[in-house]
Amino acid sequence: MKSFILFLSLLLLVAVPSVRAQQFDLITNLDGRKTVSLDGQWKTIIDPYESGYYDYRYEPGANGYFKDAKPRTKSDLVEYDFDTSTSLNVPGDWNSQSDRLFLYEGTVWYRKTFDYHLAPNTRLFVYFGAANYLADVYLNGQKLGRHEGGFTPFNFEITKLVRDAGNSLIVKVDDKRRRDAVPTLMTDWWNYGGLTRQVQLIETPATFVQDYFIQLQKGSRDHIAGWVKLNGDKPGQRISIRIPEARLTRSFMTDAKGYAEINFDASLTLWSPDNPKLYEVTIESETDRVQDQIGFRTIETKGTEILLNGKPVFLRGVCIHEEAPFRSGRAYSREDALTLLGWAKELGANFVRLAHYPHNEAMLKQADRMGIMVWSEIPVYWTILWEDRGTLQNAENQLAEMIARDKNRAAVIIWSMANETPVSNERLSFLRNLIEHARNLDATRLISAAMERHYVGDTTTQMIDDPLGEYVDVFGCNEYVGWYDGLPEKADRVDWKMKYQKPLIMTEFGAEAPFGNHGDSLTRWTEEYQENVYQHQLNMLEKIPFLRGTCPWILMDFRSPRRPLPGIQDFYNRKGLISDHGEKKKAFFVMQKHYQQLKTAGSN
Ligand code: GCB
Repeated sequence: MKSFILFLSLLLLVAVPSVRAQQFDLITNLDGRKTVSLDGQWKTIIDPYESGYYDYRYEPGANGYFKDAKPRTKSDLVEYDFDTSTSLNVPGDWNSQSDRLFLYEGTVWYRKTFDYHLAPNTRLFVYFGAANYLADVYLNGQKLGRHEGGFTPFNFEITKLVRDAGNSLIVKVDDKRRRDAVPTLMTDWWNYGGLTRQVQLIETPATFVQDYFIQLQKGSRDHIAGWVKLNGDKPGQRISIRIPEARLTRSFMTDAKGYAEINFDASLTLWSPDNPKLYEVTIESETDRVQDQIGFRTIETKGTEILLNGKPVFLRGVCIHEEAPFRSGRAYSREDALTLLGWAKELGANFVRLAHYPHNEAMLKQADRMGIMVWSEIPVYWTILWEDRGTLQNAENQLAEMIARDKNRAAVIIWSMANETPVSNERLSFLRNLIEHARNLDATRLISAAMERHYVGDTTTQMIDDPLGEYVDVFGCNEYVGWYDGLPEKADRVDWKMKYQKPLIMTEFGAEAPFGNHGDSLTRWTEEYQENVYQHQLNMLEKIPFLRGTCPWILMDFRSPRRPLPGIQDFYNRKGLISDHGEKKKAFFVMQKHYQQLKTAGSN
């Protein structure tokens, strides 16, 4: 029996892939903390065979590049040298910084040296906004840990390892696609690798405010409910929450784990697209104090309605990839966010779908300020390995990190679990797990997923009946009538049926045209064809009684390896309403006019 159990557990060990997601104690909200930016030039070594990690027997070596070694004598053999290697900018993907890395998928080692004098009774963390995809992090030759997932933040404590001078921080970033990863092998976006978001050192007191959730209680417009979590050796403290503008100060005691539930009535001006009111909120413990700007609003559904602050709202949306306007590559800055969300506003949007993974934090903060509601999603996209436990854990971890970072942003109204995943029992159980996880972490947002539909009977009745519809609050549906599905005028004949009494958002529709390519309205790849698709689509969409939002695909052209057509696509998906150089196509104005009309008709 014993040996049978041993055999079983060995089997389990073998079945679990070696690369596993880990849970990290994420520090949320860096604003107002003592931070030092490590952005700028980092020395890098391209390592396609990972020989800086594995030895010639393909075993992890003890003397990898993370040792940052130098020959000590003239006879010493060291086959790498960060000091004389080339540099890459951080934040930034490597593909758009160097021609020879444009199509590269593999490992690049990054090194930054820094000095840091850490005062007594303080702690130091190194924080990464994101690293795509798998990051192994080392300080002064010691491994800090590994993080998997290309679009969410993580941090490691370095209090005990940091030195006054000459620290060597090394990150092995590997963006090889894997069948069991999230996303998996096939996507329709560029696999931008590297340290794509800010890297910072964060200094905290010995016990500090690590995280908090301060939002209106589900269903209430005047009661705040949430929690505060301290991290450190003095977990039991009196903490206070202050919202001076609302004349509120409330105190609570954290328990032996540093955790306190908070609960109090508050009379607040609610956040909405028309009035994106944010309050200064201070969270203070005996040893620490952080500040945030938080908006308060409710979001619910009732039958096929979406209710914002109790009132029906129509989501005038647009999808956005995290692609930098004008310069290509990954977007990461406040300026990028201002441009992208500024265009969305100009279109008349009150809502954006941030596809297909969590975007950088600047987007969320800017959406909060500009009054743009947000759909945020994880890269569970197309053909994920539903049966793989490691894949599920990885997806759960990315979901948890997305929610951890953005749960206090009023702009976020929807957490989305997946995009266009094929119906099966295994997929249903995987996604139900994710939904349960999301609801446990945050009961206040709506849950959705972008799903598919199918024709029934004739080829003009579209049926929405994905079994996942049972478990979401809002149904998201992608369709390409007029592009992948018939010609533009087909949309005039299509009508829609839905099995569920729930709100529907058309989360994708569109057509491709490079800016400036003209012809008649039935010639593919012309702005006129794209415009034609939009005109017929809007005609069709207006007739769907349960439609509560539209998100055309997509705001701006973006790079994709699936789009090779020379002279037309050149490795860009050209479904943007705006080109990657900021030029507005004809379809932009069709959509803009439609949203203006909806706004005038009072859709919020
Ligand atoms: C889709 C996908 C999106 C693609 C788009 C397209 O359904 O969700 O990621 O980029 O279609 O352009 O084909």
